[in-house]
Amino acid sequence: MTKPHMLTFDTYETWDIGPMESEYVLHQIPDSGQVSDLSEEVRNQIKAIAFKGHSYLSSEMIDALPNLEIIANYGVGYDTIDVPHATTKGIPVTNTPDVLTDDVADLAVGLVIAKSRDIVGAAKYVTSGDWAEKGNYLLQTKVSGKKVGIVGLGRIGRSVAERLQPFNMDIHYYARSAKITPGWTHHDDICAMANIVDILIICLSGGPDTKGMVDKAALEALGSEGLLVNVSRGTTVDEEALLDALENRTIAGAALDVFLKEPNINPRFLKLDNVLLQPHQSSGTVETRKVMGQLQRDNLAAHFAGKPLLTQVN
Ligand code: 8YV
Repeated sequence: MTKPHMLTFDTYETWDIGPMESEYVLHQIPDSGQVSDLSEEVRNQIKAIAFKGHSYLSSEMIDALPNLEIIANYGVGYDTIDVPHATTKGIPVTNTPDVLTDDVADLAVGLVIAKSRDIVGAAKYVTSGDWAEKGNYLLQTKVSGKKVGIVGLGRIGRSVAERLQPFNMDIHYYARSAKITPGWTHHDDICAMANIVDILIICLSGGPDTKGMVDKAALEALGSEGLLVNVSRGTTVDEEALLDALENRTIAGAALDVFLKEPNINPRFLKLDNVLLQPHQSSGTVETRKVMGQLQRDNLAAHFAGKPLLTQVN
C-alpha cells in the first residue's frame, strides 16, 4: 500500500519520527512555518497533518491543502487550530486528552508549593553561599490549609483540586454550572471567588470563549496576598493587567507556565522578582509525551483504516 503524505509541524522526538516515517511520507515544517512554503505538488499530496506547537493553523493554511483529510493535534488544547473551518470542510480534528492530565495537575501543584515556599530562590541562596554568609532565609508562605480557587473544573481542574484536597485546602471552583464534587464550593463569578481565596489556579481551555476571563477586576479581587497560577493558556488572562498587578504588587505573585506570546514572552515578566516562570512544560515528561504521540498516531491510523477516531473534537 502506498504511504499517505503527511505534514508535521514543529519538532518531534525520534520515538515519534520513526513510527510516523514507517506509515507516512513526511513533510516537515517548523512551528512557525507556512504551508505556502511548500510546493504546489507537495500541497496537493498532503492528506494528513500531525499538528504540534503553538503557532496558528489558519483557514488559509487548511485551504492550501486541497486533499487534506484529517488534522491530528499533539496536545489536548486545540485553540491554535481553526477547528470551525476544518469542520465546515468536513475535516476531522483530533486531540490528546486525558493522557496528559496527571502531568499538568502535578505541575500546577508543584508551582503552588514552589512559589509559596520560594524553593527556587532558596536553592540559589544555598548555592550562592548566601546561607553561610547571611544566615537564615526569609520566611515564606504556608501552603496547607489555604483557600484555593480553581478556574475551570474540567479534567485538569478537577485533578488539581483532588491533589490539593489532602493539603487540607478549602476548595472553590468557577464553572458555568455546579458540578458533582466532594463538597467543593461552586462559583459562577470569578471575581467573587477570587475575592475569598488565597490562590487562584487557572485550568480553563483556551480559545475565544475564555479570552481574558481572568481580568483586571479578578486580579484586584485576588488581592495583595494572593497567588495566581496559570497552567492553561496565556490567552485566559488579561496579560497587561497581570503585569501591572505584579509590578504594583496588587497581587503577591504568580507562577506561570503559559504566556500570550511563547517563547518570546513579554520582557516585563523578566524584570519581576515575584514570579516563577516556566517554559510551557506542563505535559513535558518523557512518559506523557510518548503516550501523546501514540494517541496522535492512533487517531491517524484509525482514519486511514476507515475506523472510528479515538478522540475527535469536532
Ligand atoms: C502542548 C499543551 O500540546 O496539550 C496541550 O494543550 O498545551 C501542550 O501539551 C505541547 O506543548 C506540545 O506542543
